[in-house]
Amino acid sequence: MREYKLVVLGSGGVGKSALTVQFVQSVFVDRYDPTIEDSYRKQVEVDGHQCMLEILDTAGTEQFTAMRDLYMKNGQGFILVFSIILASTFDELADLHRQILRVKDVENVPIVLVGNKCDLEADRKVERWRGEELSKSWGCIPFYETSARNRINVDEVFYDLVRSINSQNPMKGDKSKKGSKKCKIL
Ligand SMILES: Nc1nc2c(ncn2[C@@H]2O[C@H](COP(=O)(O)OP(=O)(O)OP(=O)(O)O)[C@@H](O)[C@H]2O)c(=O)[nH]1
Ligand SMILES: [Mg+2]
Repeated sequence: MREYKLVVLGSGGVGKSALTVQFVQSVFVDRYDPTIEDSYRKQVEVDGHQCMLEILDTAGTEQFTAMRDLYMKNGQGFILVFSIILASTFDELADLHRQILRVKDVENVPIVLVGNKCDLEADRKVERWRGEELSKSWGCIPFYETSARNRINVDEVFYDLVRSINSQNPMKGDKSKKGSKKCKIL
């Protein structure tokens, strides 16, 4: 079975752990317990193929970020998460994106952009079009607004990242073209 090393990145408190735990265990973690580093394994079927996902849930808070270069080197796909209710978390993703490209040193890295906490529409500070623009400026990578609380678009984020990894490194007998990329608005 093919293995996929996925890394979840973004500022502290945006919901990286809540999204990961919702995906892996189908529960919503309400309390805020800052992560140092956690990893999860989950077997899923994506487009008819069994996949073993190894998901690294990282620390958003500054004091734990020394490990970043290492897990960026090892990661095959990245989920970049901001919170739609806190604009600074959106602005902070540009640096992370630059760092990923620098560490991986390749043109195309599988990345999915995520605006989490979309259930808190009344507190929204980042308009949807800003996420769409950013995903376009990063080469039309997938962009989703999610809610870990209400389980909105949670599976889609992880499945789309697997698809992006597959399209850059096709499996034998897979007809999908390497590197083909469409701009799709989700
Ligand atoms: N309303 C709402 N709250 C959320 C959502 N996702 C996460 N939260 C809450 O936001 C807080 C922070 O969530 P975490 O998942 O711990 O955030 P994190 O990004 O892992 O934070 P660090 O581990 O410090 O980097 C918690 O209280 C969560 O319950 C969501 O989609 N909607
Ligand atoms: Mg966390």
